[in-house]
Amino acid sequence: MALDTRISKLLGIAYPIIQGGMAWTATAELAGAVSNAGGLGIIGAGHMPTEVLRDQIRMAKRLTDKPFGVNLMLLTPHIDDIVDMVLEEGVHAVTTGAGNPSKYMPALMERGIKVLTVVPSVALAKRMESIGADAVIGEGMEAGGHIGELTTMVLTPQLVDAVSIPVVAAGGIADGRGVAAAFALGAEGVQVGTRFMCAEECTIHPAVKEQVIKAKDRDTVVTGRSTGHPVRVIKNRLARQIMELDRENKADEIEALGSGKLALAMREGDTDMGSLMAGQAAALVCRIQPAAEIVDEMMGEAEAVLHRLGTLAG
Ligand code: TUI
Repeated sequence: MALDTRISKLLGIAYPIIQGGMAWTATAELAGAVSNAGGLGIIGAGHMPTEVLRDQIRMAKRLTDKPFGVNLMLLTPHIDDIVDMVLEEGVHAVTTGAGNPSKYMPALMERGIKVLTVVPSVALAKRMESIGADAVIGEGMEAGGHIGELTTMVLTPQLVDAVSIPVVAAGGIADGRGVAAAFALGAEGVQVGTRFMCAEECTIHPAVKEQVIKAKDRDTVVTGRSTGHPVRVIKNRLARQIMELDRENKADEIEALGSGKLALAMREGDTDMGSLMAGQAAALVCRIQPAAEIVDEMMGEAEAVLHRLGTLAG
């Protein structure tokens, strides 16, 4: 069983696993390793300056001869420049997050770049299909970072019913059981973020990897609801301060306090006052492994689960 789907065919990859486009986390090193392992590696643009991202794309091209992509974080102020540069450099695919990418779709499609848009709702998925998206990534609120309101379990089958393009499930998937469950819901691929934070090739600070590994079932919280941009993080001092400001509806103070804190965690290893963006699935991550081992393990487990379920049903 190869779990060959419309997603693996669309992207020209061996396994339908897409790596999450995590800002300050998903660098060329990780993307190259995931692509070399047969998934789709993604460089997370986040708020990266355009020329830094260009260098990252060039580095990924040196690290792998397989398809890889870039995640466009649509809230970044210089997103127009980022898209122009991505069009110049050329990548196999982009994933988009944190907004509506309609404005950029014609140019990306014309350049032959596959576009997979993260959607938190059925309405946005239908709109994305109507303007030519190649696939939608339904991200449930189990995910880390900026999230929507619905769970993966409920969002995924509704997307599958609503659109004809392939659906990728995201949020809460960190092992082969999650992959099999996503397939049971009708998804044709998965996006995995948190588990890849603990890939050997992921260049985040080791102290953050340790926090992910240590995290248990109730250790993530959603902060910043009052800002309109809720963010799931591993609970720490910063999260507690933001939760307090949330209760007082002090959105401006949250924006000010949160500024620069993702880099503080991921690059400098400040696990106390840095933003530890990670999904609920952190509780399922228990060790640091090479990306290829993560991919192989997840796909092997998924095949075993699906086989066992087939036997049960048969
Ligand atoms: O984008 C993400 N996750 C992220 S982005 C990020 S950087 C950031 N930091 C602080 C505040 C905000 C962002 C950290 N994590 N995931 C994909 C995702 N996209 N989740 C939710 C959405 C989304 C939300 C609304 C996609 C589209 C959307 O559309 C609204 C509209 O305009 O229709």
